[in-house]
Amino acid sequence: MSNWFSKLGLGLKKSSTPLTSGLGSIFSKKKLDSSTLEELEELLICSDMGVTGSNQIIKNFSAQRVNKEATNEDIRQTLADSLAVVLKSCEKKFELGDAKLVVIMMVGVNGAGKTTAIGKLAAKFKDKKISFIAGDTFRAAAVEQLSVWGERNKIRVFKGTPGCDAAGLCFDGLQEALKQQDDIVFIDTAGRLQNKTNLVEELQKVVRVIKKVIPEAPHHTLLCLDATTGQNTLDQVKTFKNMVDINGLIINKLDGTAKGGILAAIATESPTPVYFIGVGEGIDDLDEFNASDFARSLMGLK
Ligand SMILES: Nc1nc2c(ncn2[C@@H]2O[C@H](COP(=O)(O)OP(=O)(O)OP(=O)(O)O)[C@@H](O)[C@H]2O)c(=O)[nH]1
Ligand SMILES: [Mg+2]
Repeated sequence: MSNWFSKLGLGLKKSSTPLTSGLGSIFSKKKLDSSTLEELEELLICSDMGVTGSNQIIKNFSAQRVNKEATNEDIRQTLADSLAVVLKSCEKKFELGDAKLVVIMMVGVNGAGKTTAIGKLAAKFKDKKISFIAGDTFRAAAVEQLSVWGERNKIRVFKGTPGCDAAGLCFDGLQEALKQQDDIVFIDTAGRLQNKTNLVEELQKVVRVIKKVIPEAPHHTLLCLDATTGQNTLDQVKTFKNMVDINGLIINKLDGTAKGGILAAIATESPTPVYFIGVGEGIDDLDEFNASDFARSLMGLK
């Protein structure tokens, strides 16, 4: 069993109780008839999987023809398989690409785990020359936090003065990265709610300025999501996609919650590759997303 799977399983156990205990009570009392399936669909919807997602899972599940002697465990497995089919569309390996300097920009709402994800992700590219740009110029502590990750990874951090223009800082930081012949540069950005117009405009300005230095950049714009947010997460995906070109997701804080159901809603209503999942605050707590393992974990299977 992989490291993250056990962490995920342990974490999910805590709040996966409504889903897993719900499953237990549905299947212990009744036969698998149409009213049971309806009850099951409601349970999935209540677990943030969305109407379309839940519908799809039930369809897959029904097609499996679970026999009458099936144990609770068999049913959970079939359900996990049915969910995994839906989630599979989000399973995609993160490829750095072959740009001379790969620019990775991290975006998301406040506290979604952007800065932490930069630190963890950078640690995966040990053979590359990397720098960080502290593009969150709103909070002084944000620069400090990124600097700590820089020290931990022995990575140079490009910083401005508190409150300076984020786009200007990114412009200078990219020039420096080119000069230093870095392979990868990570740009941290300020947390922004999707409905704050000035912050939306600022992010778009950052992207325009980045393109002035490197027209193809940012090569990756990764949206960080906090798995504990539940339903609102889907809104964030949709609105950030309208703001900038999101090409992948990082779902953080899956160690403390079972709110992973939202991934089924994302997979069906706004399909986006999930490159990584955050399963803790440590440097090694970022793992590739695997649809089957994730689905099994959510259904309370080991
Ligand atoms: N348990 C757990 N905590 C996490 C994870 N990722 C981030 N955190 C914690 O969540 C908090 C917020 O993370 P940050 O990386 O600062 O989030 P951010 O998006 O940069 O936040 P702002 O800069 O304020 O917008 C920190 O205390 C992190 O240690 C995770 O996968 N699991
Ligand atoms: Mg931050």
